[in-house]
Amino acid sequence: MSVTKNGPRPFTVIVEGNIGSGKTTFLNHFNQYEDVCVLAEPIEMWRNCQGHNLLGLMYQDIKKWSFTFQSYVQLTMLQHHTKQTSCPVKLMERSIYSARYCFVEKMKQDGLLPEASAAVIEKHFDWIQDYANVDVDLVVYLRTTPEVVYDRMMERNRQEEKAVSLDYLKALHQIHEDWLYHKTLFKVPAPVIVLDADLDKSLIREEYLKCEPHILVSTK
Ligand code: DCP
Repeated sequence: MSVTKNGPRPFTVIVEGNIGSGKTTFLNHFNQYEDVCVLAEPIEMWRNCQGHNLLGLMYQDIKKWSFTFQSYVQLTMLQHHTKQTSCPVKLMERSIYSARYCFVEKMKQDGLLPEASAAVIEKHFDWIQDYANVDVDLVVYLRTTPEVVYDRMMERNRQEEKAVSLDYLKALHQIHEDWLYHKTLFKVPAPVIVLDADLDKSLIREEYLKCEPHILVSTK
């Protein structure tokens, strides 16, 4: 446990990467360790907010629903960041950081999130950073090429993602690259480990094993 402004916190790792980069598979690998609290992305909550599929609504009409969706993403991410656990390590799929720096930013750039709405999300984000315990210790960046994740996304055939284009994935890729690889876009919240996540499932385990010692630092 490390002590921060708001008391003890487990060694916290966030897993980032483009849509379809294999974040869920990566997290599943760490389910085998009882000292690791694995928090998968709350996509089912996004699909059912008191009966409303916010993810679906967002892709149906981004201009209309982007604020609603990203506000809820930010809340659910805050819940994960602050979730209590007795495990010495917490492993999270995504974070408030990628929500703000990648998705909100992209929507802003494209004029899909009105400036006033973006301002409200940013105010929440700044407040969260100042008053909540959302610090992280390590970022795992699952680095991919847009064409590879596009094929994966098409293959998994998630109903809501039918509207997602290769161009959108290319733009999201660039934002992840600038943020976590070139480190030129936004503040990086912790040291970054970069993995080659283009690799096929049969080979990716080697990549996972490479970063295990960096993740399991606080476990026995
Ligand atoms: N999404 C979004 N805004 C966010 C977070 C996610 O619009 N702040 C969308 C993009 C995807 C869906 O939610 O359509 C899930 O995206 P992720 O990349 O977070 O998760 P995946 O399921 O694609 O992860 P992976 O395939 O890497 O396991």
